[in-house]
Amino acid sequence: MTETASSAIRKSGRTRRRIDYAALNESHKIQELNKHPHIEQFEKFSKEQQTPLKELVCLVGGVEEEEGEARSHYDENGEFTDAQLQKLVNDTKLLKPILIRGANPRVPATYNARMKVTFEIPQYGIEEVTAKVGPERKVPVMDVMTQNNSPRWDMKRWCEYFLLDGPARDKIRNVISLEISDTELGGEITVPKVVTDMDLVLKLFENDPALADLLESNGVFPPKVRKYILMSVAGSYTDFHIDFAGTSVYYSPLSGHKQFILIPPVHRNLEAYKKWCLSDEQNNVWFPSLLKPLTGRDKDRMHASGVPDAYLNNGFVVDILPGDLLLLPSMWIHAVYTKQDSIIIGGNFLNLLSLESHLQTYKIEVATRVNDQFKFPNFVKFVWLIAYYLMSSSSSDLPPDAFQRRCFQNLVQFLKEQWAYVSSPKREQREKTAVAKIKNAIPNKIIGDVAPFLRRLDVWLASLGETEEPAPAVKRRRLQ
Ligand SMILES: O=C(O)CCC(=O)C(=O)O
Repeated sequence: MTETASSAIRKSGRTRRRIDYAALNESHKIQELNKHPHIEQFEKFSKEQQTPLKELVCLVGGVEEEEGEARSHYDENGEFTDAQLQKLVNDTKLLKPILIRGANPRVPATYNARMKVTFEIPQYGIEEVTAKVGPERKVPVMDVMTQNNSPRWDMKRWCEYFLLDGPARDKIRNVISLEISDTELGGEITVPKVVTDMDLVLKLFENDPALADLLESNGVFPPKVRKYILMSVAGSYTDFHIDFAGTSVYYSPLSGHKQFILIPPVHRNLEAYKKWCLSDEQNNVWFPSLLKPLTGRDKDRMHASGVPDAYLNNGFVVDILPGDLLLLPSMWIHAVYTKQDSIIIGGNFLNLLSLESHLQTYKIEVATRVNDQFKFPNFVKFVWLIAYYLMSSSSSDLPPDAFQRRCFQNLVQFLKEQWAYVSSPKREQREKTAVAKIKNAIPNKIIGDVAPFLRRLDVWLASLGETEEPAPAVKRRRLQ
């Protein structure tokens, strides 16, 4: 079947319970009714934060930086370049959020001339955005109270709504799922080079023209997830979620003020997250209330078992302002509050450093029954193709390090599990649609028959040598 280059909706798609309006105090004004009930807890969470931001994220630029050691991020000319950013990504293995203040040269009021990363988004207001996206363009508009998307909006209607003064808006509404790669505006956006360099799906299409032809002639195209425009009015709130397939994210406001709560993806937080997603009360429960505080002893124990230091916190708030560039690592659980009307460009990408987390998130999505329309388009097919690409492009000149070998082992293990699911003798007992889906995801025309392909992958893995640590895939990266 031919695939379309579809884009994905970014937020979890479970039908949520409506807020119990009757239970709210009757004397509340309309505007209070319009305030998402979690915003109060969000603000409380923010006030209670004690750890300075620069200890929680890699912070480059901005006033917070001056006293810190962040100066070491700059090169000998005092500039922060693509090479500097790539080094930060490699050093942190993209496990820790990276926040670069004043990174977008097209936001002059905050631009820091030392920021020389290849990245650029014109600072348009809502009317220019409308003209460049197209007034007729359909827009998925989220009703913040229910967190559900409503159809029937086009960009022109959305623009009129966005331009209203706060009190004149009937409800608080948010747009977070409009992908614009194919629009005039999309053409004017330069995604940060580091992101483009890391994007695994782009590598399939851009590093090897023969492979790109093969993919396209088989109806496989890159999914449209690289350039979203988000347009949020003040008071918007997006409840806790993990981005589809644990994709890493770049996020850069052109205007407004956003606050994120970021919760690290350690095992116990992810377990709480799964339970919360499956609960009927999800909409009424403030997710952080389900998390056990992380004590000093917990931290020592987790540190000793190899949990990354970047994950050893209780979650924190970060303010994101015009011109900032946030790189949000894979699988971090986050909620977002809009303090002022905001326009943002952001995008999602799969990458080798986070491959293990992508696979883990996919399993969480299956366990929490996320609807296909909210998943990374054709994720499993891309995992097969990524394995094919990595094996074909791997070179003995540059043997992978232990981290990469572990990541390849996990990848192969995931594919074996997929294949075992559809080919085991117990197949009849499996859900038919699930089996059909997994089978359809196998790109046989490209990889050939599965069994010999998996054998080739095993031979390839063996040729890469042993990992240095015993049973490392589980031990070193175990999340607690
Ligand atoms: O800005 C927002 O309201 C939500 C952004 C976000 O977390 C997402 O799109 O994944």
